[in-house]
Amino acid sequence: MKYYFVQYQSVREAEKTCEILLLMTAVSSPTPVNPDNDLRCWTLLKRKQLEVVHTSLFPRRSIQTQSIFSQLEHQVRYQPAHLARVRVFGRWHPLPRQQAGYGDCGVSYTYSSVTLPAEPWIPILAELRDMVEKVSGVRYNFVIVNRYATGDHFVGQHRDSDPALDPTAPIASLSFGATRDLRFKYCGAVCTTDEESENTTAVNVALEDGMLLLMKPPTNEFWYHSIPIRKKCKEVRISLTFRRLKKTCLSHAGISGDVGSDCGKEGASDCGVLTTS
Ligand SMILES: O=C(O)CCC(=O)C(=O)O
Repeated sequence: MKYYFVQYQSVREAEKTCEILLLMTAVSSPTPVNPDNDLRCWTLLKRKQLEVVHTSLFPRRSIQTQSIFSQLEHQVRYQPAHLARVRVFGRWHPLPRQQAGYGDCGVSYTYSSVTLPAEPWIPILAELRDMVEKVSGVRYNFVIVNRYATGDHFVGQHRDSDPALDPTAPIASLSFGATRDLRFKYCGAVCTTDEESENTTAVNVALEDGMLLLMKPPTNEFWYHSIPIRKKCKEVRISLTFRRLKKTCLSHAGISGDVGSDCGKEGASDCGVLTTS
């Protein structure tokens, strides 16, 4: 993958450069902001054992993102309510969002005792996967589509930790619609120095319409991630999280860990107690 981190004199200067790139994008074409991956504006977030980069794959609130959002709303088939549930510490709970899985033939994704088999790729998802692959340099074979109807919908803090998940491939998250926070919380060894504890305090990234975020290794090993409840949010958000699973047949991936649980332990990933705005 190629990154260009440019040192700007001011935020305004950086914004101006990004604006020029945005203007270069034909509004009607479903191509990313910068198809050749040159001079892409990436923002880097780095903490102890955390490396996350994000960029605008599409201009925010643009004709492009609105068209993609509408196609997703019309074409994605979410799990029926009786299947959309998770088992947490032995008890079943309704999934606090809608969810669908698409991917290569034979791939399925299992978390909290639920298996999400891959439906065959539909054109809009295959097209977005190809764009994400082009800018990330990673081949993905599975995507989870999460639909958060309002800010009451959420994902509890968890790590994606099943061995079938290729640990060398970043998890790619592409967002459309409402802005929601992605919250990272450190779950590694207890910190001793002030510098270390600053480096491991929880951090939020606002995931905006059209934004692509890459959660690079070893982040998923040492940090929980979640989409906390945001009571004030009344709009729909749809996220596509692309993953690479090691096997394309009979593979599965899991989500483990929750508030108060140790890293790597099977735990309550979707019913955790979460902060609200
Ligand atoms: O909606 C998102 O961006 C995050 C979803 C998530 O945490 C997951 O699929 O593991």
